[in-house]
Amino acid sequence: MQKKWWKEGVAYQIYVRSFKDSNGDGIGDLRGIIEKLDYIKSLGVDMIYLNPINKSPNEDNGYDISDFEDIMIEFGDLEDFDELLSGIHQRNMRLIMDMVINHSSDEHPWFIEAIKSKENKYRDYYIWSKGKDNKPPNNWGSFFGGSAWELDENTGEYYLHIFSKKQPDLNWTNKELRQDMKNMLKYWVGKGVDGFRMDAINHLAKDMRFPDGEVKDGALYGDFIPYVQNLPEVHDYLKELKRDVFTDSHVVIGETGGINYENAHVYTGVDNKELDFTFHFDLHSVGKGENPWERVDIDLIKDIKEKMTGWATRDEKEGWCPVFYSNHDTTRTVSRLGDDKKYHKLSAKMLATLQLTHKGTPFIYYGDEIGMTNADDFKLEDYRDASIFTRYSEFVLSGIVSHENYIKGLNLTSRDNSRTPMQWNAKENAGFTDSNPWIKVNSNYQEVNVEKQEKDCDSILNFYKKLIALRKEELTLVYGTFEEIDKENPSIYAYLRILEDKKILIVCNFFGRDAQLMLSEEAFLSNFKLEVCNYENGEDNLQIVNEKIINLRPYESRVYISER
Ligand code: TEU
Ligand code: CA
Repeated sequence: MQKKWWKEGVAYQIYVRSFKDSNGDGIGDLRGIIEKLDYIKSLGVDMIYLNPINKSPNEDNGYDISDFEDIMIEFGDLEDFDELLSGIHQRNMRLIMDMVINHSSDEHPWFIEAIKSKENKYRDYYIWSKGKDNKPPNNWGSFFGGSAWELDENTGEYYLHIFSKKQPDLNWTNKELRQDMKNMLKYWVGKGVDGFRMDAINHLAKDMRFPDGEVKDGALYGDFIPYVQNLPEVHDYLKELKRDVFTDSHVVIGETGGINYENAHVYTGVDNKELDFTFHFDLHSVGKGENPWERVDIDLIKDIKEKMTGWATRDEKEGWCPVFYSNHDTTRTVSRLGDDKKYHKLSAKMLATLQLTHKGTPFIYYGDEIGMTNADDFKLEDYRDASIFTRYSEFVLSGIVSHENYIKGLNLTSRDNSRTPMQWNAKENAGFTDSNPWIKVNSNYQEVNVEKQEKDCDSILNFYKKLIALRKEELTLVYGTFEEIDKENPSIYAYLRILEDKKILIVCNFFGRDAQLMLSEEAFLSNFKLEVCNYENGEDNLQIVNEKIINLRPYESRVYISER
């Protein structure tokens, strides 16, 4: 197995807008992160992945870039960036930046030029169509609701935007555009950035014949995804970027919706020279019902074990993978996959055990290390995600969904659940800002916060630190094989990690009920010593029936290491 820093390290994702406000405008910023670098280092993490920090009018919270080589005014300036990067490097950590190159903001100079005239040099940096009979060229919807086409009155043509209309898609068939993008990426490589998360990267190519999409059960628009996702030309662009911009010392991560462990190798295959690994969407909608306002029970085997084991047991030449539950596009981990009420601490610790002993680079989303939960009491006016309001008119104002159900659906599934301010302490606004936060702080911040948990040796925070330290000590958890045990067990996820003569056995009860595990011969407990348990007095009241069977208490997780 090829050894790499980005395989051995543990990553921490920061949604900059919500992490720490240093200048009292209610918005997180780079100087706020600089203030908290010692906290981040104290977790034991090795790399920081920042959501986009480039200049942006913030239609989509930074995923709409108006200057790819400058810093968003609310986050600070290039001097702050340089100070942050050197602070990260001085603490022997690395920086991964989020690059949004599928589209730009409609306030980017290229687009401002492009709409001046059809002959403008930058016109072909974007994707235009005359449409037909004064309508868009086809029935494509967008990820944010509404049509994927917007009419530019001035030139009488439509431009494509698979996200919001303020995020016009860039035309990657244009050689000059690709060259400008490569020069921009080289600018950040030149500043010493260690890695890149490439946003929505598998959308770079579109079917420019613009065929209509299938209209599914009463939808207002046609399914556009088959024509804008994972088209073959994406590989040409990724190979070009890898060849002309990145070196082997960089990690290049793709965000690729619609990709799973069976086909990710088309992007991450070691010989492809495209991406080192990809962020998938496998755990995004676990527990989401037919209707967003209904939760369904987790099917541990189908929803979790088959997928995570699938990613962990791919052949090495198919590429690497991350191990993550949540990010800025999902809901909070303990609310979606654990129990944020009765078993908040135990289930958060069980999920931490799984994430930090599984195969792949762990990405801890800010706040998950203290068990932050969904903001399930938000009202419509508390939400900030642009996509909510386009969809509100499409689904509620048109009478398809009631307002109450739409709000219940947001409480359960909105991305804003994962974008509430970091909860530093029990002071006003959880110590995130001393003015009005851009989005409401979760109402449980006095119980769930860093300051309280740093003082509590049994806290979720200290449990994460213990597991991160264990992962550093035990390279078996990085480069070891992955062998699942008792696959058909409906309640317990158990597996062995093996490297040379070292074996580590991990067992996690995923539910709030007792469960029993049958061990395979390789895992008989007589050969193991208990290393970690998420129950405080894990040691003395172990429910070992015998060396072949273990009873686990609700949400109980244990890590055993072989005696050698
Ligand atoms: O999300 C990408 C995204 O949402 C689509 O790729 C889609 O969900 C997926 O392909 C489904 O199959 C990224 C960012 O993470 C998100 O925050 C931004 O809103 C979006 O791109 C636009 O930049
Ligand atoms: Ca600020």
